[in-house]
Amino acid sequence: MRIDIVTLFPEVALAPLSDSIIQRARDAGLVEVAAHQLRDWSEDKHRRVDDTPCGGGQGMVLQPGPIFAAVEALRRPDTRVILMTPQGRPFLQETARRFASEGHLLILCGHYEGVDHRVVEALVDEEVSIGDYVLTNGAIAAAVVCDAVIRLLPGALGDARSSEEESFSDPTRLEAPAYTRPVDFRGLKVPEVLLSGNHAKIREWKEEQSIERTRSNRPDLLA
Ligand code: JEB
Repeated sequence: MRIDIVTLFPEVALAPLSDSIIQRARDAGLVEVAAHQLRDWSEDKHRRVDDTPCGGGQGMVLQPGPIFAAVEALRRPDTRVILMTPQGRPFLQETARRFASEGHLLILCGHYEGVDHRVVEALVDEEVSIGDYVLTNGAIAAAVVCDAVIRLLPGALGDARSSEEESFSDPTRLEAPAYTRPVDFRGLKVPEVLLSGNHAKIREWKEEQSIERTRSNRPDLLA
């Protein structure tokens, strides 16, 4: 697949995608990722891409011209245009799975207080948000989306690990806690059951812990 990111901060979008698993997926040719400077499509000699909101209000709004030009330059017949915005639909694991099956994602990041709504009406297929908190920079959200999508591409994690994850992980339950050696660390013990070798009991304990952790940390998943 191919991913193009259009942003005022291309280096911010790419930095988290340039290490470890994701860089390996890129090196293996599973995905081509490029980040583009929106100002390169500015019509203005000062490379401006924003202006004050029509009707008044806070901050600055990204103008339609540079974004239309960027999308027209980068789009292919199979492109899905995504806008990162706090007003978007929740980006979930199922969204990542859907995006991973696309041929080309074109991710627009916005900046300042927003993007001229004609962009949303005419160009954007999907507005997405990575969660209910406020970031300073949409490029960070774009990197999160790319990471979640790229790790799902066949071969990105090694096939054994990815298929294991697909078939055995329950999205409505948190994982049981994990421990490793030493079994006594400063008097803090690994639970006895995990050292018992009784795999039926271990499975039962993990199930119990999984439910308790979900109740405590993510009651919304049980509801
Ligand atoms: C996405 C963005 C900004 C008000 C204040 C600050 C472009 N979950 C999310 N939180 N914030 C964003 C997001 C997503 N996806 C996000 C794009 C932009 C924040 N800002 C800063 C926007 N509006 C600019």
